[in-house]
Amino acid sequence: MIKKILIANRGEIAVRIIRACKELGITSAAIYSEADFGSLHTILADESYLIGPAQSSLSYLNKEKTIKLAKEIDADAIHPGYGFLSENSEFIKMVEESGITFIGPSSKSVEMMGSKTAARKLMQTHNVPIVPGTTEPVKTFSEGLDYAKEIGFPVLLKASAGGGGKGMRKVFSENEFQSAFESTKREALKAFGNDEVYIEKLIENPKHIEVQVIADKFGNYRHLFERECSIQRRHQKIIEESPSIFLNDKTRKSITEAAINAAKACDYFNAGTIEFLMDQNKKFYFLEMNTRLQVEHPVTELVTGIDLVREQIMIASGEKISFKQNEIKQNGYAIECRIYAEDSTQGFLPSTGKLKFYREPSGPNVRVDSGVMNESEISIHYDPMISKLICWGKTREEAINRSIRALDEYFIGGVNTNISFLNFILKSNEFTEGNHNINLIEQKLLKEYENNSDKNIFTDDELAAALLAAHLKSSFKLKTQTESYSSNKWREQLYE
Ligand code: MV4
Repeated sequence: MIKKILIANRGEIAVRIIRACKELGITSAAIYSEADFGSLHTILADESYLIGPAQSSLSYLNKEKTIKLAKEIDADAIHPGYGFLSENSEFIKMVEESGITFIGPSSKSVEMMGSKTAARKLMQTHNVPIVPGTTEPVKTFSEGLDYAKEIGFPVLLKASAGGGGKGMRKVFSENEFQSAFESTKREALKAFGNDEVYIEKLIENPKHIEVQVIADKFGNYRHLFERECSIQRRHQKIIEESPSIFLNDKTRKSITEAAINAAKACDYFNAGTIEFLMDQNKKFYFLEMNTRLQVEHPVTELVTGIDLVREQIMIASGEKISFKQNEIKQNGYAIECRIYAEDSTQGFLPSTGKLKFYREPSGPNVRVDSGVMNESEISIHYDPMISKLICWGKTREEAINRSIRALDEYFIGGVNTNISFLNFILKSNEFTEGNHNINLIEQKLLKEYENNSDKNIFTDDELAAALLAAHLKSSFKLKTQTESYSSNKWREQLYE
């Protein structure tokens, strides 16, 4: 059994992993950069070690230092969280060779899914539907053009080494093809050091649906159903939920079967996610596999009752999965809102600073996963995500209303946040009806939000924080001390 885990990450996911360690009686060892001295994950962990300067490349991305530290402190496993080194097959190989247990898949599985063309080829031979297109990189533009004409425009050019939206270009007609092909190649070379490009048919206005899988080291595979992740902007997910109300029993059965096939195809073990696009006719296509724990894993946890991080640790320790597929049911609905430090009224510019009057929402069926506390610094060095608010409800409507309630309770001062934008999305007809696709924000809601002049009155976080401060410190006088008041009255008086 694993006795000590080095957590090669920071922020909310480091805190999440520390919690799982504590509940399993495992010693947790955090690492921190100079910028993260005193941060929440270093306080909650049993042990904390300085790994390097603020810059990620010198701290949380330093493979050698991370492994050296793990050996020095006698950690028997490393949990990489998400981002940073989590999908770096070279790092995973180094961990494997060091004799330390990697809490995640093998370096081989990660490598197999790293090349998008190789992954497509593998899926094709393992009963996983892929988007029509090439399974080999396209060598010349004329070869590509012939192929594009064959499958029909519009097509999407994608970098073989890409993923997560980087290195893609839409092509709508024959005459744009050559220049699009050449610039995609150039960009791919610059971004990934590899200029291989392939072609797919462009799926227009699809939904983004992914399936959570787990597998142990004995060839047992389970799926934990789907997550609907179509609410996104510039490849940054904003709201995720489970179940997807777009799926019926038949589609759910076939998409989860496809996901298990995908995991089997690369001899996967530990937790992983298979991403699909789904068109309006409920036809689905494999996009890519995320060979790590994902940001949005809590929605699956709330719906299935399974602790994914705990399962990851048990599987890495060499345990068999303890439940059968038919013992896992989807119970109710869960919605995750990602709280970002950004100014949604100023083109979503990142917002940095010290958190003031910070207070997280709570109450029945509300979960907040965060790595911050009051006075925490939101810096330019790392991801601007402050926290994740995950709400559960018996019905989808209940989960939505609870999310809105909890967002209203969230007090964040010191930085701008996207809380009012999240509220706006949750209240939109499109989201409520649930038939939205990946283009909803950019094609419709952003404009509506910008034209909505009321947006600052009730949701300005600075104001909310000032209200809380006033309330707490009683430094804010009501006109008459005996007057009963509503929260609106607080706001009105603050404006005077
Ligand atoms: C696509 C697509 C439409 N057609 N492929 C974006 C990230 C990468 N994982 C693949 N992506 C897409 N691939 C075809 N053939 C549309 C997207 C896409 C997208 C996919 C999932 C979630 C959000 C997205 C936002 C823009 C584009």
